[in-house]
Amino acid sequence: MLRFFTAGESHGPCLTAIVEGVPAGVPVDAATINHDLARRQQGYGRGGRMKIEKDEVQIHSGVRWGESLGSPITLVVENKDWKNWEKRMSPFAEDRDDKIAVTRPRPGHADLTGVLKYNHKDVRNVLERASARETTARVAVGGLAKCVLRPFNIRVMGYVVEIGNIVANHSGLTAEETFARAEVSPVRMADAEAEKQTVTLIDQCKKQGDTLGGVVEVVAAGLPPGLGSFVHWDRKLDGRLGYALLSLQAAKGVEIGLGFGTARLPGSHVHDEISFDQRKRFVRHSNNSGGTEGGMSTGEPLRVRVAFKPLSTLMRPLHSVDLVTKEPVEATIERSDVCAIPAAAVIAESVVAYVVAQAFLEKFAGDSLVEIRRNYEGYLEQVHQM
Ligand code: EPS
Repeated sequence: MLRFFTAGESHGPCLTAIVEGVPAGVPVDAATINHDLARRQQGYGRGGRMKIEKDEVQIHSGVRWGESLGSPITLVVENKDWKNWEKRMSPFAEDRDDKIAVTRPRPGHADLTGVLKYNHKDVRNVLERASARETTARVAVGGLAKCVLRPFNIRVMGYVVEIGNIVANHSGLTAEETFARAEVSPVRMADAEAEKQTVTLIDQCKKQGDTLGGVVEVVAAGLPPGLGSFVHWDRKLDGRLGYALLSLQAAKGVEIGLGFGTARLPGSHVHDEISFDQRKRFVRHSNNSGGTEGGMSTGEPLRVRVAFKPLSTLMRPLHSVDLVTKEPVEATIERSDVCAIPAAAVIAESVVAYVVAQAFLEKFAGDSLVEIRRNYEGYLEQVHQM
């Protein structure tokens, strides 16, 4: 079973992930992980922090000479900003300074409920871990998941489909084309007109001290049919994607394929009809299901969308209450981004890569890549002979 933990505060020394269940013999290179870490840092609308950080992974265990050993893999990404926070985020009691406590919770962040739940007097004790900085660790894990999927030619591609009220028109483009164009767009969209409008909208929003949310799409191509299972609720691939993606900071909705749209159409316009082609394969006339039926991959591209709310740190702050005086105040202003949706596309992509890799390793279980490949090829043959 592929699983992982992450640890680390936004302004602590580093973010750490321990990944368990990567089989032996998988080619692992830091460059693949670093590429995604760099992509996560980009995007129009990011704030000052990204000028400080240059996220790079250190592999502290589980990999030798470019190949996984089968033992837990430890990934570490240093926070360069830590040197500015050593006292404020110090683990030592003698560095305590209650005067710097954050006491004006931001609506929309974990601030208020976090202090109530954990009995903290300082919102910083909550916001440091609730911060989306944690997604750095999840992107590093996603990079590792991609190393697992690469030998089987499974590609996972994330891009932005909507920011604020601007919707990118990606019709007529394949997922590969959309992805390739979005990769060179500052807002990760493959529509030049929408990109231009979005950049203007982000500028306006910044001037007004406001923030923007959006929708990202992730497509995973090259999946065999049968990842996940219909037999039990917690084995369903779509359910697992929903769980993992909704656990992302600021995520408010997930849809697969036509998603909410399926509820508004008759069945004859929703379900993907089946035929058997010249190459003796089952094929679908459409992919409204987004590549899952009955909690299993169908073999068609997996297509998932995630909606993210606007960031909750506003430079023109919302009404709040001071935790000490109980007086009405404006919420705390922490340095933040205006819009992080281009980064969210990379993060969602990483999460999908992880969930798919987990389901893949479950289906073709083995201790080494060689064993997994044997299981995978045997299964494909069995499907072909059906
Ligand atoms: C975040 C606040 C900002 C963002 C941060 C998420 O951090 P800081 O307070 O240091 O400026 O930049 O995102 C990242 C650091 C990141 O790597 O994505 C928050 O409060 O969630």
